Amino acid sequence: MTKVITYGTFDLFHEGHYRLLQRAKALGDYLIVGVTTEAYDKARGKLNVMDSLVTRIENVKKTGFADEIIIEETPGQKFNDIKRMNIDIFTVGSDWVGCFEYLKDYCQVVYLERTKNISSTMLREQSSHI
Ligand code: C2G
Repeated sequence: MTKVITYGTFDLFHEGHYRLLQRAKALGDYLIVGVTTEAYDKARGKLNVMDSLVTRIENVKKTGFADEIIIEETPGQKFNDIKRMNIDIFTVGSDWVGCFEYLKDYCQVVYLERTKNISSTMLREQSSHI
């Protein structure tokens, strides 16, 4: 069984997130999705997340692609999760190319093409103009 893991904030859930999860699931048999906490996002400079953790988890769950959802709350967690859960493939969007090379000693790292013309930042900006 090929185990795949991906992580994200998934704020204002949109088509780019959906397509990322769909392709992540297709890479293997079992998909684990890590959803970030507000505290972790603040610590990494994402200050304006709008949806609560519960809402963001619900939206990931609704896609039906995640076999398991975990919470990401610390910077070193990816590495530990991958070892602990015997992950075969770590995947993330192409906006992160080069950032996760350190995981290659433990699993395959796949960067999926980011969906163009849609982002949480864009949606947050639009909602602030209504
Ligand atoms: N994504 C995408 N296309 C978009 C927007 C996002 O493919 N138009 C992907 C991102 O590349 C990421 C996932 O959707 O793989 C979730 O995106 P975000 O919610 O913005 O999360 P991010 O900050 O990229 O967190 O520890 C967190 C992870 O490292 C990634």
